[in-house]
Amino acid sequence: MGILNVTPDSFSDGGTYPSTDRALARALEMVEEGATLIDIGGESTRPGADRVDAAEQKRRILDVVEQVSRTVPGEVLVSVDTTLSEVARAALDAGAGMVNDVSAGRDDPEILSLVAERGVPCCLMHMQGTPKTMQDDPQYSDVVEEVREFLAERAEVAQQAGVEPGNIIVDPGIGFGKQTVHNLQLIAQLNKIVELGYPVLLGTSRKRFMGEISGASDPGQRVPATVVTTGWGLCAGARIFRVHDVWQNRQALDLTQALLAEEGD
Ligand code: HH2
Repeated sequence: MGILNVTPDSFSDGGTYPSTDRALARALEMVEEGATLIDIGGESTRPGADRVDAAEQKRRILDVVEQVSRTVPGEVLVSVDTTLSEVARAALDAGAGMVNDVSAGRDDPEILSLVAERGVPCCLMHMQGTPKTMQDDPQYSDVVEEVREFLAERAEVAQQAGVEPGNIIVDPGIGFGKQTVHNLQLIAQLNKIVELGYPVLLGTSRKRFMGEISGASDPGQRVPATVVTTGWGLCAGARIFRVHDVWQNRQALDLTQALLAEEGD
């Protein structure tokens, strides 16, 4: 899953695509590099970020969603990264085929009935708190167990709203209300999230905890750390990797897959 943030302020690629043409070119480049999903978002969820209302999110993304959906090959799915049903509905109408909701339906419960009605896949992500304050000393007694329980419960709520179990994707929400140790435990024990039985999406790309471990303060220098988590995640059973650097992560996946095929008993 290639990331396309059409925001002025995303932590790594904010302001990179000021025009629909530039955003479309990047989407096509990511497809060329091996992405089969393009995740388009108009609201940054970096720590401390302010909310962006539905009208502004739509203004930022709809042209891009429409152009990208119309231009990419049929097997590529456009996903809309939003927590608001109004934005998700407009994006699905413009050609998107998946919803990525970092609030897992808590921000705007109608998004779940929308996903049910349209029969599209939906990613439900764990977050403690809200982006504005989530990194103010987040605490857990057992982060893996708490995230696992949360995702099981939200998947249940989604099904009650009519979402087919086969359309549910879960995501531990790396960096969302978590200290470095929590992110590490979630990645290291990702198999416990995989055990829930839903496809798992892993979003580690260039995130801050990698800077804390490696000393790489510039997000663009965290690509080697990102590909390690991608290989590790595939071994643990994760199926979707949300990344800025597509060919590098594709290569990591191809190699890890080749190794897994030769693993033996
Ligand atoms: N991370 C970000 C945004 N959306 N969605 C899912 N499902 N999982 C994630 O880990 C995830 C996500 C944050 O990264 P990014 O989009 O690069 O930055 P920003 O929120 O600043 O736009």
